[in-house]
Amino acid sequence: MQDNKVDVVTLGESMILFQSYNQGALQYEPLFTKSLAGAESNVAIGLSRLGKKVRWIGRLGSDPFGDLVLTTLAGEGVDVSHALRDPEAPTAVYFKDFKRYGDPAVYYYRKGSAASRLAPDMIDETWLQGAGHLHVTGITPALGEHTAAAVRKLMELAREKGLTVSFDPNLRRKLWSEEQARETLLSLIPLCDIFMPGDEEAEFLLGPQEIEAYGRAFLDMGPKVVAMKLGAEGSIGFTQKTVVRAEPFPVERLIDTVGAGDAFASGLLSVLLDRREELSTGIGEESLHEALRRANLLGSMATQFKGDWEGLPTLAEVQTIQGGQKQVTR
Ligand code: KDG
Repeated sequence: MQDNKVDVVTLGESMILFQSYNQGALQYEPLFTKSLAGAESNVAIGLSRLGKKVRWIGRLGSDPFGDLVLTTLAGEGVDVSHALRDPEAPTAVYFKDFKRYGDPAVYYYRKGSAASRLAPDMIDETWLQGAGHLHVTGITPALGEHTAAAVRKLMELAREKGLTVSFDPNLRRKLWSEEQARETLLSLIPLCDIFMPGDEEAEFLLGPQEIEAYGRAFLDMGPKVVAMKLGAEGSIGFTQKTVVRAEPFPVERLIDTVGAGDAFASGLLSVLLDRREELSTGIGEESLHEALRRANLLGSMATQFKGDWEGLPTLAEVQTIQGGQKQVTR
């Protein structure tokens, strides 16, 4: 095996996340904890913990927060050697405001960030060197016209080079208009092999339809696998040959839903990338079910911890949980 072989490359904006320590109202909370966030780096960490070699690409400010992004990712075993630094723009930050009900609200401070200045002429072929798969989300294209063009260019380059590509629309309404979001996200779907929308994102993209109609419509756009998150109902997967439903895993203590979709993506990809040959011939029902079950498990685990990715399991933990064994803890 070559040294520079990586299973997955991902590109996106990573930020420093401040969350209120007591989960109180944001404006009066005196204490904050600081951590890393960013959909693509959440997936990178999830996959790395599951034993995959992952390379994260992004632009960071030449500031201490940029350093923290790199040291956290490197500490999680993610290759950050291709990350870019911008001496003229900052690393972005964002705040989570926990609610007594529903999802936390998020407040971004990311306009003009180093990552938002990503442009197509910065895309470098060496980012994909030794890699089998590219994972991107709809967040980077939402940062601006140049970032959208850069993501498109990288997806096209990956396909040209024979990598498989996954795409999570990760709709973030605070970042762009509905029209722009719908048009751009729909235009990127044909460039991926694995598409992972949530049911609400599917409705946003295609209008109200039956769940199975969404699956067929997305498959007709080009992806070989559509894996749809159904929240508390688990998930459903579609290929040209099969439709598979997977039961959810119970959530015993719901703490923080942000990052659950990224956890789902990590779980799904970790199984599908172990079955690469099936990706070209057609993922079988059993493999798809296993991928969805692991995705559901990771999604449920992510919601039971504060933070986007801190609760994600290692491969050994997944095997223990799915094998129904008791963990030896002391
Ligand atoms: O999916 C989790 C992300 O939403 C979070 O980490 C922050 O990347 C982020 C974003 O843009 O919302």
